[in-house]
Amino acid sequence: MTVPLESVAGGVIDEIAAVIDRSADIGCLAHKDADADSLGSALGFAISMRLMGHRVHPMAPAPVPRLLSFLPGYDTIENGTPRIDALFTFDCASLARFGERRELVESTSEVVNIDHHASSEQFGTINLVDARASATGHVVYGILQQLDAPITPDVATNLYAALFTDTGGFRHENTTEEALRLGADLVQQGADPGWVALKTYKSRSVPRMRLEALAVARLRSDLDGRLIWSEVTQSMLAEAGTTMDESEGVIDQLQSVDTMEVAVLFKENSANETKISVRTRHPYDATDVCRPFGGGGHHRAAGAELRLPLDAAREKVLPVAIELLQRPA
Ligand SMILES: [Mn+2]
Repeated sequence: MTVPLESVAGGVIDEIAAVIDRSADIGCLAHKDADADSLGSALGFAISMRLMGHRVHPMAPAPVPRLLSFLPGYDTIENGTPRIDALFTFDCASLARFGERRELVESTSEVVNIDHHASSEQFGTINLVDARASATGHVVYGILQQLDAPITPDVATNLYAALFTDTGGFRHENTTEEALRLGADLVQQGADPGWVALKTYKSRSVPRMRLEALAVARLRSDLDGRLIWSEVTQSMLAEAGTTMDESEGVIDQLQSVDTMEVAVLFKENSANETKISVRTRHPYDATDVCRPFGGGGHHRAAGAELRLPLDAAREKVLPVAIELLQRPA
C-alpha cells in the first residue's frame, strides 16, 4: 500500500474538506502548456468530486495539448468562465503559470493550491504543497484517500498518467519507493500501465518525430559535452509541419546525452518571446539557470519565459549555464 504523505493530514485536510463541503461548483485548473501531471491531477480530482455530488469545472489555459486527449475527462474541459464557489489548482508553482486564467485565480475567494514544487509561491487561501511527492498526482491521491472519495478506473488512470510522466516513465531521480508503490496501487484501482505508456511515450506523430530530428541535428555542446543545447524555431515547426505544443519530447532527447550535465532547449514562441526548458544532473540545480529570468521548477527540470528574440535569449542564458558548470564544487 502507498505510504500516506505526511503533508496530507491534520489541519490542512480538514480545511480542504470544509471547502469542498460548502462548494456546489468546484473549478479544477491546470497550468498553461498543461502536462499530464497538471491536467491528470485536475481531471482525476474533478471526476472524483463529481461522483461526490459536486458540479465540477475542469479548466486549462488554451491551447490544451491534443496529446493529452487520452486522459479520461479531457472532453469535459470548459472554455468559458463558469460561476464557481472554490478553485483548486494543480501543479502550478506561480500565478504566472495560469496565463489567461490568472484573473480567475485572483478573483476567486477560495483558492486551494495543490502542488509539489518547492518553489511554490503559496498563492492559495489554502496551500497543500509537498516537495517530497514525485508528482502532484501523488498529493491528489493522498487527498482523495483522506476524504474517502471514490477512486474509479478513470480517476486512477489520470493519476497514474500524472505520476508516470512526472517521473519520466519511472526513470528520473524522483522515482522513489513511494512512487512505485503508488503506481501499483493505481494499477490495482484500474489504471493500465501499458496503455498509458503507449499514449504518453509511444504516440509521437510523424511531424513531431521530424521536429525532434531537426532539433537533434542542431544540437550543440560545450565544456566537453557537459553543456548541451538546441532550439526549436518557428521555421523548424513549419518545416516539420507541427506546432510548439508538440516540441515536448525534444528536451528528452537532449538530456539522454551521456556527458550531459546541463541541457537547455530554446523555443521560439514568437519573434520576441523565447521559452527555455532546462534539465540537469546531480549536483546541478535547473532552477539556478531559470531563476535569473523569472522562471522556476524542480531541481532537475525547470523552465522560464524571456521577452527576447531567440538569439538574444541564447546570449543571456548560456553564460548562466556555463557559470554554473564552472562554479567550484
Ligand atoms: Mn508536476
